[in-house]
Amino acid sequence: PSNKKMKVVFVLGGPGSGKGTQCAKIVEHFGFTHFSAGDLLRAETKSGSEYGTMIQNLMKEGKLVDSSIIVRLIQKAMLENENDKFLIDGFPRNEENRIAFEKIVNIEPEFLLFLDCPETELEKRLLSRNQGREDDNIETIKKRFKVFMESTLPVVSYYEQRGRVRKVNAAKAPEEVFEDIKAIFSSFQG
Ligand code: UP5
Ligand code: MG
Repeated sequence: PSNKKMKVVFVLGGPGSGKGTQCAKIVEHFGFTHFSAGDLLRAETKSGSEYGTMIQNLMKEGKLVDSSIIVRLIQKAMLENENDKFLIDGFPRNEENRIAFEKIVNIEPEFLLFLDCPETELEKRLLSRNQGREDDNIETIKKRFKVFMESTLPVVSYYEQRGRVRKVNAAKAPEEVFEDIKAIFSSFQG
């Protein structure tokens, strides 16, 4: 397919850093289509997919689902959509994810939006979210944060070395965080 003209922005940050919250605002202001990798996986567990139980068990433990599964879900979502601008939230989570996306989807991200937020604030947000997510308990939150530090930060470093990271302080109020994000997307769109 016509992969070459699609534009992709990766959105990364610790668990509870506001990826979903900020992506909703970016969609509204800048016309992107938003895919949350976590949401795609949660939908897959509810669809009766053969991998559903395995995915659910991994997520309950804050562990990462195999690249082949998540990359396929993202690719399918992109191809089924008519838009050519995509925010991919919560992906790539490790170097293996990044390389698999590069190989299979074969699109370089325009940039990586990095939501920077300290662990104490992340914990506070997730423990008061109350949306019934099976991974929003203190034990799993700690595991999710550890995976973020050990596996996801190397992906941020990879793009940082290529001058492709746009970092914002995500510890502020949502509207203030979005002011910084707006400046980044405005200059990207020209
Ligand atoms: N909130 C948001 N912004 C705020 C602000 N500025 N000030 C105060 N409160 C703020 O926000 C979280 C909560 O904080 C909300 O209540 C919000 O109102 C409030 P949200 O926008 O939901 O943050 P987000 O970063 O999206 O948090 P989320 O919990 O979704 O992040 P995770 O990265 O933990 O979850 P995700 O869904 O991406 O992944 C879940 C699991 O899926 C992973 O642990 C893993 O097991 C699996 N997974 C993979 O295996 N592979 C993948 O590629 C992706 C996921
Ligand atoms: Mg989210």
